[in-house]
Order: sequence, then structure tokens, then C-alpha cells
Amino acid sequence: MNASKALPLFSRTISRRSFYLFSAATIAGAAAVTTAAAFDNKKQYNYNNRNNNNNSNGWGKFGTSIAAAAPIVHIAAINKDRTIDDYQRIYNKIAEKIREDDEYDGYIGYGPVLVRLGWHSSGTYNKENNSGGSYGGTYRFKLENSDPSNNGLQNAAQFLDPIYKEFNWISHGDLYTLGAVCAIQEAQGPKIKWRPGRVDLPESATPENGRLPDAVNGADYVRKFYARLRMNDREAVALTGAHCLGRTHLKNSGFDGPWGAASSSFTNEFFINLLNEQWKLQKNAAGNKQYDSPKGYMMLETDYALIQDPIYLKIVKEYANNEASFFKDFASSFQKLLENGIDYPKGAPEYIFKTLDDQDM
Ligand code: FMI
Repeated sequence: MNASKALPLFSRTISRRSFYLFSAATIAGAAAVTTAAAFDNKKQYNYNNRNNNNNSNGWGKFGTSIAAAAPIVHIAAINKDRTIDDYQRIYNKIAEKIREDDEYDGYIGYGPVLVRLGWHSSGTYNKENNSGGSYGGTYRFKLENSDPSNNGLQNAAQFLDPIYKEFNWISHGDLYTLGAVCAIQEAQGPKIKWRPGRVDLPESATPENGRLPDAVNGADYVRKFYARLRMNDREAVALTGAHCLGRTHLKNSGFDGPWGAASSSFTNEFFINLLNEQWKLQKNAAGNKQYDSPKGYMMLETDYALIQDPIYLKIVKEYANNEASFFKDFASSFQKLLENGIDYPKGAPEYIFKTLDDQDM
């Protein structure tokens, strides 16, 4: 499929401003109507480059027709009938369910896997043509959720299913990202500003497999990957600090063990452990290399790369010594990750949710 022919349709025929006014005035359910209006001709909307991109890592080298084409436009559809209270209700449902289903994964709970879903559904973004990312909620399609990089995330998707059924006016992209924000805040992490407006896109908008990074690489790879997400060195290090949460699972990724002790609290422990543990590179039961410490913690090679590269190392030391600095940078980088490629109309609302504790619940 020739993507350069397919891309410009939307941006040429509907100006950003008129699209916003149209959607804001017309929609009852933002997702459904916006999709139908803007993406009427699914054939023409197909910007997916998987047919002309034969490289195996998928994210590094895009065909010239993609790079040269007009960038895809993803305009937030703001449903003016919905207020922060509507979204706080969904936040509360997710937070309460995290508390209730606390036995998941050896009592780590669902928080970490919800954060990973928010990140993986956003981490397909490619700044070269503005494709992928959280906007279209395309993780819901088999092509994306069966990407081996996404093994294990079905648990998070199933967790969110009943919530989607109860609040079916929310788009999938908004739900996946809201779930991650909720999970971080409920794990005593920083408050993260969040904006609604993602629109469910058709299956043809699903990015090809292989856009998420591999864990077996060094600093150059990490830097190059995050550049594709428009992230600088500080943002890359801050985001990786989310590995304070949860653990790796042999059955999902072929890696084994947690990064630290406090797997369900959001802290700067990842950076402290990275600097202070005695790490040894060894092969795990699946034959994959990982760094292990005597305390039973682990680091992926991409994690360990953050103390091998002098620029990254300086930032790791800062975050290990100053949790507030980590929290501040994490909050802004995570918001950016979740919003990559989305055009927000002027005055689009930005929400900060209360935790259950803030509400005394
Ligand atoms: Fe990470 N991750 N992560 N991660 N992640 C996990 C689990 C995990 C990678 C690899 C990797 C980010 C970046 C990157 C996050 C959050 C974030 C696992 C184990 C692996 C192999 C999965 C499993 O179940 O076995 C990298 C190296 C490649 C994709 C990488 O760049 C970022 C940016 C974030 C969020 C900001 C969390 C919370 C978990 C724990 C999930 C769980 O189920 O416990």
C-alpha cells in the first residue's frame, strides 16, 4: 500500500479547527462519532507501513515514502458533556478494583501491569510520521495485542474490561492511559496530569509489531529508541524508573525477578538499587542474559546501560539522591509519553485526579 497517497486525506479535507468544532458540537459519544466522521473511508485511512517495511526491528528504519508523507493528524475530540467528575468516577473504579483484586501476581496487585499497558499502548509512537501511540486505542486489536512484546498485558486488558463495559462512552486509548495514571498515583507515585480526547481508530491504524524496544541492548539503542518518542536523556532515565514497580516474568518476557523490594510502591528504589547492588550478568532459566544481585533483584541490560553511559549515570545518581526530582521528571515525561502525537485544541481540559486516600475512601 502506498502510504504517501493515503496519508494526506484527513489533514487536507478537514482543518484542525473545524474538526474540533465539529466533534465538540456533534458528539454524544466522542469515540464512535469522531471515528465515523473522520475515518469514513477506512481504505484511504490505512497509514500502516507494515507492507512496505521489511526490517525486523520495525522502528528504526521507515520507508522513505512514510517519512516523506504528510504527518498523520490526531486531534483530541473533547466531549464537552463530560467533566472531571465523570473521569474521576472511572479513576475511582479502577483504584477500588486494584485494592480489591490484591492477590494478583503474588500480591503485587494489578498496578504494575496497568502501567505497562499504558506505556506499551503509547510506546508504538513514531515521530517520523506521527503514527502509533495511544490515540487510536489500537492495542484492542489482535495484531497489536499479540505482539510478543505485549505478552502478559492481556491481564491488564481483562482487568479493565468490566470498567469499559460500565463506562462505554470512554475511548480505549483514554481508558488504557487513565488506568496507568491511576495505578501510579495509587502506588504513592506522583500526580500525573491527564487529558481526555483519544478516539478509537479502525484496525487499519494499528502499527506493525516490533515498534517496542528490546531489553537486550545498550545505551546507544536506548537513546535512539527514546528519540523516536521525542524523549531526551532525562526523560528516558526518568521513564525507566517505573521499573520500581512489578517484576519480570519468565512466561511473558523470558526474564525473571523483580527490580527491588517494593514492587507495588512507586519510589526511586530502582535507581538506588542500580547504584548499590552487586550486579552480575548471568543467564536465567530461559537462557536470556540479565543482571542479578545477591538479594534476588534483577536488571535488564537496557536498565544496566543507564549506569554504563556517563550522561545517563549522572541522572541516575541525581534521582537516587533526590526522589522529588525523579517524581517531577517522571510526571512530565509520562504525560508526554501518553500524549505523544495528539493535537489538543486550545483550552482542552487537563485533569489531576484525587487518589482514593485524598478522598478518604
Ligand atoms: Fe518495562 N518491562 N521496559 N517499562 N515495565 C517489563 C515490565 C514492566 C522494558 C522491558 C520490560 C518501560 C520501559 C521498558 C514497566 C514500565 C515501563 C518487563 C517484564 C520487561 C522485559 C515483563 C514481564 O511481565 O515479564 C524495555 C527494556 C523494553 C520494552 C523498556 O524500554 C517504561 C518506559 C515503563 C513505564 C514508564 C512496568 C510497570 C513493568 C512491570 C509489569 C508487571 O507486570 O509487573
